[in-house]
Amino acid sequence: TAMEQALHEALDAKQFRIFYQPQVDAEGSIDGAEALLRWEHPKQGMVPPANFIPLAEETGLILPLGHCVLEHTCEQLVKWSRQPKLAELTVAVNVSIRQFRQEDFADQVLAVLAKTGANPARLKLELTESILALDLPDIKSKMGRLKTQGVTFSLDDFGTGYSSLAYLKQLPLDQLKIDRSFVRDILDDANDAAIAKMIIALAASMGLQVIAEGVETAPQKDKLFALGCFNYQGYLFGKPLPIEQFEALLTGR
Ligand code: G
Ligand code: G
Ligand code: MN
Ligand code: NA
Repeated sequence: TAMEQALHEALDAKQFRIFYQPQVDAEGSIDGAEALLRWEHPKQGMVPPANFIPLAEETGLILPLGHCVLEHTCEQLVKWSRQPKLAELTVAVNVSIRQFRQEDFADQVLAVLAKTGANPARLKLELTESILALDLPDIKSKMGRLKTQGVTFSLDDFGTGYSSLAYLKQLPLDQLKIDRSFVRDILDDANDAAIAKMIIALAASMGLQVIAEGVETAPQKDKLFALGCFNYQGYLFGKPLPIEQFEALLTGR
């Protein structure tokens, strides 16, 4: 299709950009960022991922694209490691199920880490519950290989999929990410508040960190804090930013 062709050309023409959205701790200090793809279309301007990631997944273009994101973010980690105010940052990278399903996924990630010299402990991979459809021993072996090198894992959009808790507890995760659909109305909708509370309790009982996404207001943050969630991402703390602007937030320049 035309759109498919355009995506291929975009990759060749290096029209994809990585934006960085701050992740903050309970004090509001930025301790990391989520890397988010943007397509800088010559005519249409910034195209959001919702408009091209699904097709990239369907066509397999997500494989070279995802590899590119991994390389860029690891190179970024190395640059940050040399700067006092940036050296401790982690970067969270979204991994689609199609990427993760590749036989050599763990080797690819390890190769990028080795090639760039990035500290694996600064790399967090965001998986979605859809990976639970894969063979459990295979998931565990891929995650396990990366974990022994220090890579960490977050489960994105948590609560929107069909996680079996029996499966979940077998995965070597580090973090659950509360989906923004539960954060949006957390102050007014008792069901959403109950779900957030349940996810936070679940994370605590499994020894996992929990981060809330889509935090837009201080009262939402305060509510999450009261429920025991101490890590946040959302417009209240910062939008996804071009690299220069993200770094300026931290260096004060
Ligand atoms: O930036 P925005 O919130 O519009 O992103 C929408 C979705 O696109 C995110 O939830 C994320 O899952 C997906 N996305 C963004 N960047 C990447 C990426 O580099 N790889 C994959 N697989 N998905 C991404
Ligand atoms: O991986 P995921 O699809 O969850 O990526 C996060 C998405 O959420 C990105 O597309 C980002 O632009 C969006 N986002 C980040 N913070 C906020 C927020 O505070 N409010 C809303 N509505 N969307 C957000
Ligand atoms: Mn994500
Ligand atoms: Na998400």
